[in-house]
Amino acid sequence: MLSQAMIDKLNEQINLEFFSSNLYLQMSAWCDDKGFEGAAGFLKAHADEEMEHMRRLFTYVTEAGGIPLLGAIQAPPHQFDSLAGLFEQTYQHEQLVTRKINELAHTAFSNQDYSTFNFLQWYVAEQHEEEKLFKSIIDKIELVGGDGQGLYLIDKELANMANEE
Ligand code: OFO
Repeated sequence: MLSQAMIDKLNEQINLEFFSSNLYLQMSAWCDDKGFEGAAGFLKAHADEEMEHMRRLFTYVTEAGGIPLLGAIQAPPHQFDSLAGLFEQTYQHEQLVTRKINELAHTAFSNQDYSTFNFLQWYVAEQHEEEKLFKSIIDKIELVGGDGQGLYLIDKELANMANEE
C-alpha cells in the first residue's frame, strides 16, 4: 500500500509526463511550420512516448491501491528562436525530469517503499537514454551551425530516428 505522500509525488510526476508530451507535441507544430518535417515527426513520436511514461505511472498508482489524480497542466511554450534553441530546451527539460525522478526514487528509498523504488528503476534507466538522445541531437545541430543544407540533412536524420522509435 502506498503512503499518501508517495501517491502525491507520483501524481505530480504523472502531471509532468503529460506536460512533456504536450511540450513535444507543441514543439512539433513549430517544426512543421518552419519546414522541419523530420523534426516534427520525431517530436510527435516522442510525445507519444511521454504518454506511455504517464500511463505506466497511472497504472502503477492504481495497482498499488492509490488513485491517480489528473490536475491542470501548464501550457507549453510555442515560440522558438531556432531548431538549435528548441532542442536545447528539450535537453534542459529532460534534465529537469531526471532530477524529479531522482527525487522520487530518493523519497521511496528513504521511506522504505522498496516496491516503488523498484518500479522507478525503469524511469532511472529511461532518463539516461533520453538525456543521451537529446544531447546527441544538439551535438549534431552544433556541428552544422546555422547552415541550411546541414540542417536539412539533420531533419532527414530525425525523420529516420522517428521511424526507429
Ligand atoms: Fe522524456 O521522459 Fe518522460 O518526461
